[in-house]
Amino acid sequence: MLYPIRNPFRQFMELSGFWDFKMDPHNKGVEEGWMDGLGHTRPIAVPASWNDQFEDGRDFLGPSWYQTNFHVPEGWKGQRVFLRFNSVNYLADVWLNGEKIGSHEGGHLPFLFELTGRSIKQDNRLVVRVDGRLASDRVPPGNVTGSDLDFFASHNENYPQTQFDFFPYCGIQRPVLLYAQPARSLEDITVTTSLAGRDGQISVLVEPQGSPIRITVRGESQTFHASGQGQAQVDIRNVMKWSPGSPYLYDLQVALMSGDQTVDAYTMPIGVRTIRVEGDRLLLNDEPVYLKGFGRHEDFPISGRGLNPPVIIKDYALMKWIGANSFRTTHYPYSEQMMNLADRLGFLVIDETPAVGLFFNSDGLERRSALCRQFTREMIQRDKNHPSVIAWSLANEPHATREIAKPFFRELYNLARSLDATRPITLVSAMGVIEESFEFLDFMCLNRYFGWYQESGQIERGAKFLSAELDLLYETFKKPLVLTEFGADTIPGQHAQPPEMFSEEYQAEFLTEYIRVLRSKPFVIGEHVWNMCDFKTTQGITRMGGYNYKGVFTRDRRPKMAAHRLRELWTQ
Ligand code: GCB
Repeated sequence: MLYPIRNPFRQFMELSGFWDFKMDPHNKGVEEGWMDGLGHTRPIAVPASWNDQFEDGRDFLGPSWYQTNFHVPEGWKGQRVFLRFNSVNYLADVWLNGEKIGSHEGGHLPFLFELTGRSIKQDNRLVVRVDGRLASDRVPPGNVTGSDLDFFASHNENYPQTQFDFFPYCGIQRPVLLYAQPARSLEDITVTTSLAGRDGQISVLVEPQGSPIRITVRGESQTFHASGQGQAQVDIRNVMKWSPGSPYLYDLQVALMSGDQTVDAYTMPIGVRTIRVEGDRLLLNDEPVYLKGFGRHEDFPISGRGLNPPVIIKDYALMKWIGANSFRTTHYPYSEQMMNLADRLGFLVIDETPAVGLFFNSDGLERRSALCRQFTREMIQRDKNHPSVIAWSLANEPHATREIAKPFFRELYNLARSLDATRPITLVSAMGVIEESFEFLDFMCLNRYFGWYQESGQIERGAKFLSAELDLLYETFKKPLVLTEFGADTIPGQHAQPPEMFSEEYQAEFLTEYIRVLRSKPFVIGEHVWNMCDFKTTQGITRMGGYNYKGVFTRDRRPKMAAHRLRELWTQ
């Protein structure tokens, strides 16, 4: 799915701004025909989560209705016209001029509808119903009751009742785009790159398959051309490799041809790099790389999980400042804007699906499984051309204690592998679970909190447990490992000497001790601190004020003591 661009063949407009909004607490909208026009609305900002925009919106998860109007420019006549939603959480039903044009399930991944051939008028009314309610057969799941409840004994006291630890923000959270492309056009492009010594190769595959194409690759001082039927390659001598230290991007243009005429063209920046696991190492461009960075959230006051470009820029600036080279898209794919900047600024990304809090018993299992397959497909389809993406994560902390979990992840692994043969695939295991899927995954990821949730208040003892478990896992699976989460809640301004839980000193010492252990194990290939910033979560007795305070920066991006400590450790 190509992101809309503007060039002589393609156009788009973004429908961001203030839309009309109406909550539907009694779920009467469909019956009462709200798709034909919403009455008694209030204004809402799009994109953004609705929860923090209104006094009565915070814990209301839907359904809610959105409405806006748009004109299709005259100049778009004869072109194919699409409507693209970059992310709606969770369920979207869409009507155009009263006609249902489709639905999509799942937040954080884009979907589109072709409008060509539909009754598009001068002035078009777009109505979207958004349902963000939590259910055990959704991914991620929530409101788990009945036979499944015992499974989550420690988790079911939070409100709203998620099976995951972040606020279930809902709404139209990323831009909605109206766009046009030629009647005969490029529908998809897949770029793969390889290296042979100092030289590189860029291969391009397009859809529709077999279409005649010409490709042009522009670097700073050289331009390369090639053509073919549905695919083409260029070889580059002395290639500029993409890496965090030098995130060099070539400019790729793909032209769709009809005889000598170009009938469509698409341009994208591409990085030439390879990534693979070999023995105990992660190799970027055939050289070992060590991941330093964070788990993070798309989270900010008022805009909630909505696209917030200044926060993206700020977060990258802070990650550079602190010496990070990497992050994981915890616990859902991030915005396309975030991913584009990872390419440009040189960050290594473990790209994760929204499969967090998965469980394998009882009701809804089939639906959850189908959704995991859908999200894996959609994520790889969306992000496959980013040099920054170095691995796919199939899930975070599945409760994988049941026998069916392993074959389930095997199938998901095979699916991901069939969609992308070039990147390692992993999943992130929870504390207390022996993740049997590590047997076939390319490297291991785990989240550990010894010295926090267990061995509370005892950093050294926690570090010993960590060390022993890392050794055991390595002995068992003989694969390299990233510690994808470790951290301690920390109230900014709270101090204690000797360090005590919740103090800035405790967090700084905790992270330092963990990093010491990690650096002593040759099979550890990365350390991701939980979390980059404090973030909003649900209410419950372990989450003061509805926040997770494990950030090394506050929610408004001010450093705690640990941020300075990490900077020392990561920039040495
Ligand atoms: C975890 C989860 C993460 C939580 C974190 C915590 O293991 O993956 O979503 O926020 O622990 O702080 O408890």
